[in-house]
Amino acid sequence: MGVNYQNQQVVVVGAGKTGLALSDYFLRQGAQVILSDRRSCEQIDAAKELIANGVTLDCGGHDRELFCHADLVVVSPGVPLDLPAIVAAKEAGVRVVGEVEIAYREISAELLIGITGTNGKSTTTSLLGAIFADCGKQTFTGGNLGTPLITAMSDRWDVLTVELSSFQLEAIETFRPHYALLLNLSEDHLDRYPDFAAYVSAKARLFENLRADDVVVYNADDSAVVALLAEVRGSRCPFSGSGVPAGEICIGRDKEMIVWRNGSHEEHFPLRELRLRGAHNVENVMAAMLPPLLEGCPPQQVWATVREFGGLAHRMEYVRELDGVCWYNDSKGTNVGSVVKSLAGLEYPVTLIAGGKDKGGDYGPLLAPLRDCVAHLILIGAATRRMTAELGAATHTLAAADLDEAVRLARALTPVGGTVLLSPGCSSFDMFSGYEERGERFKAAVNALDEQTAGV
Ligand code: UMA
Ligand code: ADP
Repeated sequence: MGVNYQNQQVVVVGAGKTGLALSDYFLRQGAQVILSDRRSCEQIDAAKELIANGVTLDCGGHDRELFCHADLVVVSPGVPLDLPAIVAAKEAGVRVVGEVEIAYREISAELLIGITGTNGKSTTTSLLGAIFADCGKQTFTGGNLGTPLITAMSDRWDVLTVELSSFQLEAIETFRPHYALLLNLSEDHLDRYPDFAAYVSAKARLFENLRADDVVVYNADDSAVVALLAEVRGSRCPFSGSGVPAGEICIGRDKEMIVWRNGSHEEHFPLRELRLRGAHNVENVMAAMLPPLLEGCPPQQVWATVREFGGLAHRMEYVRELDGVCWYNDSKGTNVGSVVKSLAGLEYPVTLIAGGKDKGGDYGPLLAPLRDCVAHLILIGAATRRMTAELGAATHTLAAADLDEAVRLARALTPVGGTVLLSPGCSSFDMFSGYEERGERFKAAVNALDEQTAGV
């Protein structure tokens, strides 16, 4: 490895977290860096220091000529690969790759673990990282989770636990993890992909460079996952939450234990000890336990970390109880599959606040849970009209002008003993900078509500 970028002309596309980290990396490697973003130069405030250090800005669009004359184009995950300047660069013979591939070529960790799936990636990645760290390993935990992999270059690590999105996987070449985890597959990002098959193909790239001695950890209960893995190399390590002992690690028949089969010996871990709630989180737990167990971390030490893990902000995060109503922030519930899972743990009457930027998927799987446990559906954002048309018949549905109004409406409508849940089923980019801002704004609005002042 150790690629030489000295004096190479590198175009970095996208001036978000990834692009800024990439530009910094290439500068240090002695490359001539052009940072290209569709936003205007004034909007790219965070690049000031990089510019002072020699990065050139291509702003307000993507200059095709610059792309075509570069030695290398490196793309941020949020930038679609069918961008005209990228297509032109490829046609001109310029190599176009993503940040994960660039980072991979420089990595020298003992163990590289890649985690993907439609839902549960961040929870599983964080837990996996925490387990290895508690087992005394120098552990990097990042990727799509929020810290670009390229930032891992500045230190030495025993273990890299890397969350990978379909966007990141689309732009790899040789990336090859020792463990590849696939949690589940359901519709997402259909505003970027023409159909579900194209989205699944992007996810499948995680497995394309695996060798026979690499390990595939996967959800044995998910038929789309099982189908995708049919042709994949690597030894199989299934997990199963269905109570059928199909997995290397699974829920026991009594539904009270996680059971790990270690050769002829079995280890049992009591589910009641978990702080994480919900059947979906048990799947995440099982997936996260397998690599450290197989790598020889002591089972009781692994369990000690798992047991204490309280989950991440914005994922079914308890906000407060007010006048007998519990409020939860699930701002990271950005697709239909995740909202279904979050509702599965709740009972009637729920007031669900949903909506945002439509991702083009099918809202149909929400109809049954809406009928079963949602008394009021309050919609915000650009998807309001489509969601009202497709879901409005399932329960009492109304629109709010913004998140603050949605919170006021929820306060007025939800009876004692009820639950208010923000789980949008959409991305946030029509109204917020990301799911974190949406979740923080929700929590602030909820925490600002006074006791006994319900009323719209
Ligand atoms: N941009 C262009 N041209 C375009 C599109 C975007 O110039 O055609 C620019 C935007 O103006 C902006 C920049 O690209 O300045 C943003 O780049 P980005 O969207 O790749 O965002 P980053 O800040 O680099 O964050 C990315 C991931 N974002 C996306 O995949 C959309 C982050 O995942 C990730 O945490 C971060 O890299 C570090 O790896 C976020 C996400 O929403 C959380 N991921 C999706 C998900 O989880 O569902 C996949
Ligand atoms: P991701 O990083 O894949 O978006 P997160 O761990 O951030 O996943 O969880 C996001 C949301 O997805 C959660 O709020 C929850 O509603 C849902 N979720 C989490 N784990 C799972 C799972 N294993 N299966 C289905 N849905 C899940």
